[in-house]
Amino acid sequence: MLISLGALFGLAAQVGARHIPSSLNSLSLIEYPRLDSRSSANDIVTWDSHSLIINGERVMIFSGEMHPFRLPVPGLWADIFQKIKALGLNTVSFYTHWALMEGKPGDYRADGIFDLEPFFKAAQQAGVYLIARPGPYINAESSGGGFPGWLARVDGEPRTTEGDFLNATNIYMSSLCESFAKAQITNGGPIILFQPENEYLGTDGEYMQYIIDQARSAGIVVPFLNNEIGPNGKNAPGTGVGEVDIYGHDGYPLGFDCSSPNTWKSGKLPVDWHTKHMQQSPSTPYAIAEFQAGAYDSWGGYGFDECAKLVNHEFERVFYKNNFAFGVKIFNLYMAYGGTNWGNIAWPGGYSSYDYAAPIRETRELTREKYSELKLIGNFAKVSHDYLVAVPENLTTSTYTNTPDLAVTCLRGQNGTGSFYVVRHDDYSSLNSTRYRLKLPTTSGVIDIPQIEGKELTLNGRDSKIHVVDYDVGGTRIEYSTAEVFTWQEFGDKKVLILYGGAGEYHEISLRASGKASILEGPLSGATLRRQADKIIIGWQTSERRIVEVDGLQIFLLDRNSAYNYWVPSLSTGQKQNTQSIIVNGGYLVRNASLEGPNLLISADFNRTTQLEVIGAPPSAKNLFVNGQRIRYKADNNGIWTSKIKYKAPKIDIPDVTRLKWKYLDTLPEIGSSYDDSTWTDADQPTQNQDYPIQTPTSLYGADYGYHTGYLLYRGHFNATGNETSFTVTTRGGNAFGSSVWLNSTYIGSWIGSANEGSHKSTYSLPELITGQAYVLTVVVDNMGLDEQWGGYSVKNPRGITSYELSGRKAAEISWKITGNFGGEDYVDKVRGPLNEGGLFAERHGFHQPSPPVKPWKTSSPLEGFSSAGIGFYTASFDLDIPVGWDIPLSFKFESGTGNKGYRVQLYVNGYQFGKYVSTLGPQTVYPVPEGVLNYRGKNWLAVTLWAQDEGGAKLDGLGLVQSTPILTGMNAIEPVAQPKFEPREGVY
Ligand code: IPT
Repeated sequence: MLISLGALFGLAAQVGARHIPSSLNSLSLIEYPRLDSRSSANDIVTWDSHSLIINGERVMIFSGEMHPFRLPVPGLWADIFQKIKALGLNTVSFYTHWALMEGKPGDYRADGIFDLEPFFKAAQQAGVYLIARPGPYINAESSGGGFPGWLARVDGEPRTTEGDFLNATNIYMSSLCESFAKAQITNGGPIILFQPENEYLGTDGEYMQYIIDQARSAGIVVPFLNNEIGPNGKNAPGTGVGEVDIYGHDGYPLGFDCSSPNTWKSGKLPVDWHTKHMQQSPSTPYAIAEFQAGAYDSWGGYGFDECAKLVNHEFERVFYKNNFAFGVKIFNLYMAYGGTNWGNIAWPGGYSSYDYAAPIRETRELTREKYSELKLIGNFAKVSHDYLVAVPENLTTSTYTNTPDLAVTCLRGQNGTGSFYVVRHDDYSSLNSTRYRLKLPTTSGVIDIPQIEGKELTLNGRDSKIHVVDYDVGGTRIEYSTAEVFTWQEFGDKKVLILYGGAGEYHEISLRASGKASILEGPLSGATLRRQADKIIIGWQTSERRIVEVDGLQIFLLDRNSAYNYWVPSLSTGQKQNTQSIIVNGGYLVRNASLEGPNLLISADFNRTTQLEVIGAPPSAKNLFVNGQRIRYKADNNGIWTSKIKYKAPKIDIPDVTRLKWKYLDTLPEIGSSYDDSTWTDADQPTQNQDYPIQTPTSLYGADYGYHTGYLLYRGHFNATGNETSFTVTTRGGNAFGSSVWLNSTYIGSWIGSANEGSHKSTYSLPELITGQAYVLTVVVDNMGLDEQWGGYSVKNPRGITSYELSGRKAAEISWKITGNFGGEDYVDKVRGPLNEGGLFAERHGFHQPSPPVKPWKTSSPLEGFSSAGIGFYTASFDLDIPVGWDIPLSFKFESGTGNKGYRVQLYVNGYQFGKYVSTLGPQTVYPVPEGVLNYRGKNWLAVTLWAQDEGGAKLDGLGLVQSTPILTGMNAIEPVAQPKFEPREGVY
């Protein structure tokens, strides 16, 4: 039972910045009722051993992952949903991030950019289902894996039933799950499945059960799906306490090392997943809850363009079709769209871009071939109903082909339904082109294919094909096709089937037909049409488009690259799979279509002048509108409408940001002789972190004082004896972090960071100190995000100073002050959330927000920089005037540093931190910022913090605002997000 949430922590009101967060322990556990999942399950989403059944419709869940918190512009969510739906996918899986929603214990916030209502609405409108994955642990290469930093003050191991950890999850989980509950399909919303926890690694069933009960108590009635790290059967139905309704597992077969992206190491293609499924969860649909759709990359890594080569269109062909060979029926791709680690949401292993080499780029552009390839696979899955009940058989290299170089899996049709043969190279990484023949059992006996004499099929290297047998196309039975199915649709008394093959390949189809076959379009040579008893056999060499008609069925024979241009928008809204659609041979993107009286409306995007063909326009349609504009078209004899969309890129005035009127402020006044830190937080507490006992007299862990994000600053006061010769300090900020030390205003030294060191001990020699004089050590530590919670890492891993020694002195003779972001857990900027700003002077004051008080500031640009170690703050404004109706992604680009000089940059755009750049590590130099954070028609404020970790100072070697190819778009106009301006902050220091 849920009891009053607000009362749980009994937190005292926090006053000013000096407040030290109180203990979060000592409450007794809430007992949630243990509801029997299945008995409470609704009858709208059900399942059997084959697939999910939604509102009576048997359906494959083909899903792409995106994280609303990684695209903080709610107006753009629809764009991503439409781009995922256009792939032929029907579902989006999403995480939410606890630390962003409960920055202060007990203070759950889901407003503005963190409000999920618009996310649910946009999904509903775009016609995609949702899989909700709230955690509380999510991993996701995000700070703490979603865990808030204040868990360091909670007794007990996170992700266990220990101590007060479970209590700490209650407010987030119950508040969030209540909002999910309202958005479930049972209430007319898009949510169809719910995932408790994430890749739960432990064995504590009670812990899983607690989360399940927590969600059920908040009203979740859709089935629970888990995502075990691999196919081991943990928490599968029948395993007892902590079991889910539908067992699922994850898989990242090529991993995350993008250093040699053309090498597919041997043995990485899964082979036994169906066998395991039959042992582990035979009564549930085979579910892969996350499957590799890209890769993350780390500081000092290779960049997402390299990862996109590793996990490219060929990877999709071979690995995704291999999953089809296992009979996957719930299939989620991680990520379909990665987004951005803005505002410190990255884990220390990753940089600002979370592009992920996904099918949809971080800039939302569709310029990767893997998007197009996925569209072919997605649309095939959508129309291949018999796949949903076909049963996988064993892989064989002998039964169905004439060469042992190929491995084939049959998905056997049941009671006369269609079968599917998944063909790949036995050595999955082979680069060979292999010639082959097929021997396929059909309902009219085993057929030797090709049947046309002298022909052979080809499987190119790193390709895989699904050959259909006894395939139903709206009542017409395709006996077999060696060319792959993109889609088929019925248009009144006509039908269209679209097949594709690799360039130059020979293909063959046989179908039952009474009439004669004729070529309506395309070359006669290279094609054979033959009647054989009650069948028509068509053989052809893939070349330019051919349209063959047989008994009212138009078969389009395409090469793969042409097929990439086809889209199948549904004419109705909603998620239902079997709907009336049209087929559009367009270009860059077709978002959706609808019929309003005599008007056929298409929403589409163009990156060049494009010939648009509409196939299957309903007879009642007379007029064509594209993005609201009436377009002239010609209808040919085959009923295809052809029109031309003119594209002329607008000339856009992008400011040269190096020439803006930059204003400069020294944002490390702390090293000035008159700096007063009396209102800073005293670092005089013992630690509340049970897992990491302190090695210092008092705790210097940020989390003990409520500081969990961005730069941390320390002031260590002592009176010199004159014996101090060196200062040794271990700072800890997570991989790639850096730190710098000053004694009064004298620069002592820096740790400039390394990609694999999360903690570093430095010994600095000190200048001669004057006996009896008061000194201050100022230490700045970069927090790269909190560690995730797995493999020995923990969100409780401290950030800040973990040990120090001032030679000749006792540690206790230094008294410390600490600050991070102003207010700590009582963060000021509720709009941009608890993690966005760090502890620099300018950040504490809010100068990174629009319209800071720059009048008295010096004029100087970050390209001039400064010539001693220190931290500078630069801000400037500029206007943009981007025409409506164009989607033009913009990015900031840093020139990589000259030499080895260490410096660290934070980039703020209208108050949102949209980039961390580390000159010595990279690899990221280009930082996309979405429309909506940038005001495309109006004023923008840019701010740069520049931390020179070198006595020679630092300057940017270059900074540019760069545009991508303008896209003429059918996307809705984007409302900018709230961008609160600078306002003086009370009590700020
Ligand atoms: C798995 C996580 O569930 C997901 O959150 C994300 O971290 C993903 O992989 C990698 O990008 S973790 C798995 C690789 C062990």
